[in-house]
Amino acid sequence: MEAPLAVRHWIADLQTVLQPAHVHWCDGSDAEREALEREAVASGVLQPLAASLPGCFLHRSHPDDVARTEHLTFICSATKEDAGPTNNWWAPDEARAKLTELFRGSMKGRTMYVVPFVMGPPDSPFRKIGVQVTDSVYVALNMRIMTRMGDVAWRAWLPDGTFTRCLHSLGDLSPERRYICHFPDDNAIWSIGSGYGGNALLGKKCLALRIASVLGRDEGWLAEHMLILAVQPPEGRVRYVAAAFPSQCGKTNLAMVVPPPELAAKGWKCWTVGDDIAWLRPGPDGRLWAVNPEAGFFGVAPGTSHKSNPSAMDSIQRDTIYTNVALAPDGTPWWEGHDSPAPDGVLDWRGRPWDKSGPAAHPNSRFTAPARNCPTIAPNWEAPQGVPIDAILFGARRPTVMPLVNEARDWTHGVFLGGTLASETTAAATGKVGVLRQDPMAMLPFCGYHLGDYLQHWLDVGAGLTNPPRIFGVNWFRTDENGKFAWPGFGDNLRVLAWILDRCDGNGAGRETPWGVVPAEGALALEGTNVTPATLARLLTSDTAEIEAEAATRGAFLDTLGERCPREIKAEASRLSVAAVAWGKSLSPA
Ligand code: SAT
Ligand code: MN
Repeated sequence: MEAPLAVRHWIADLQTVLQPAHVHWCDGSDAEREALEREAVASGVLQPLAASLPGCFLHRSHPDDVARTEHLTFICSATKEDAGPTNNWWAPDEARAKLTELFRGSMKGRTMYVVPFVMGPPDSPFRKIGVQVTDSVYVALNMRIMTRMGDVAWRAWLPDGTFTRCLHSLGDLSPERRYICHFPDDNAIWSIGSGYGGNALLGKKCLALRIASVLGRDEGWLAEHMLILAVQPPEGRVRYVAAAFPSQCGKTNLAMVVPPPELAAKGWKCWTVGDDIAWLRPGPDGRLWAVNPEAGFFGVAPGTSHKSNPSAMDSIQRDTIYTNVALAPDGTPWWEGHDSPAPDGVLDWRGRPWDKSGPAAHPNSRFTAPARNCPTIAPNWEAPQGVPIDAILFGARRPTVMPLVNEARDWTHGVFLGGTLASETTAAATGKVGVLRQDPMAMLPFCGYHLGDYLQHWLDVGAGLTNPPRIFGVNWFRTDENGKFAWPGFGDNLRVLAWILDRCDGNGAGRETPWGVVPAEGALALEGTNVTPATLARLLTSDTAEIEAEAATRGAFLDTLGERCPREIKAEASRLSVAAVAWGKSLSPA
């Protein structure tokens, strides 16, 4: 099928700048996939894995190109104020001039792949179309897994002809000449110098979050860094939960949660709708409806095992691209936290015999797997209208302070809790790991406009919902006095979800705290775990001085957003510190 004229003109213009040796228009067929894989193997970009893993390949990236580079990521809106204080801003004309210099001739001697793609089910009224130009066959093959790629995009072309122009080149892969630029006013993304997931698969963070957040602001919806999970309580109807966590805080694991034996025996069931991104829209029924714009999982390999995430393990046995994992002599991938211990003779992520001086797999090593491989994929995961959300969760990595679970008083309180979320940094982005930073709605690196306006937009969307989801905070990462995780996590997180869904039904006993309502004693089922009621009580409480300090930090963060931060949200920070003092008094003996 032929591309629309606007695309053909754009590609012709690009050819003169990029000067590729060949142009390949991707059609998305199986024959094409096989040809691209052969080409990638011949050039050493991919290495086939063991025959027991059909259609699976290993890719080793440049060792300096292993994670998102937030300091090299720019929002090139008309004014700096539009990008806000949390984004790097670059004047669009200057960015274009600088990047045009780098793009000029960058594809000499290389093939330019034209990758048309749809974000969202192709028959969804909420779909968005992108066309990515890239000189990386690895990127083209990953886009084929992560999006609906190929001729399907021409068939799903939007009636008004809008599409995101996504321009990508590996350049020379030097971090000195690496830029990931977003032009929200032109619906365009220019990325050069990196082949890494979030920097190079432009449908994902760049389009489905940064550009889409701006489209959502203008069109009345939300583009969020959230998994979508379907949960069916025994004899109950299927409920849907959307949950925001920063990268590497267990989104994929929660999206694929398996009920622990005691809950499975009672009849609890769970299905996966999405593991990373949700597009949320108010429906005609006054509820919030969620679509997963992606078609695959770009999951963190380390820590993934049959114990931690059996569905993910089942999903990655075929048609999967592994990036920067270690390689066993039998041609199977390996990583820290794998089911089996490190095999003898394992090669590390750089392809050298592993000397054990560091991890064998890179801490941000990944698998790219089609969503349809997932044994727990929900039968309606591609429903054009999406699924109606009952509860929104905000979670983070907090060894102290934040309770295992807390229910926001109302939408505004929930927007405050999510909008001032703080979490410890992880290996998903370059920089120091384990540093606490404010990561509003887990969107700090992904919101394409001023965060103050973004919080206001959340309030506006909430105001339009007659039946809004309830909002909760969760924290699976509280530690005990020995620094060990005090909550078992993984499947047992469903116990917390059970209480959350009870609350959504107006049940579930709770008690008031400054963070909102937490489960009352005995309201959270612990049979089958080794968590004692005393441990649970500790997980559900916070020291008043710590809450006051947290309120101050959250308030100070909101101050950095300046005038555009909604007053109602700022008021919540003061309210929290007053509540902490009052609570402290009520707890201390008279
Ligand atoms: O940014 S990526 O999509 O590469 C991974 C992540 O941080 O979620
Ligand atoms: Mn993510």
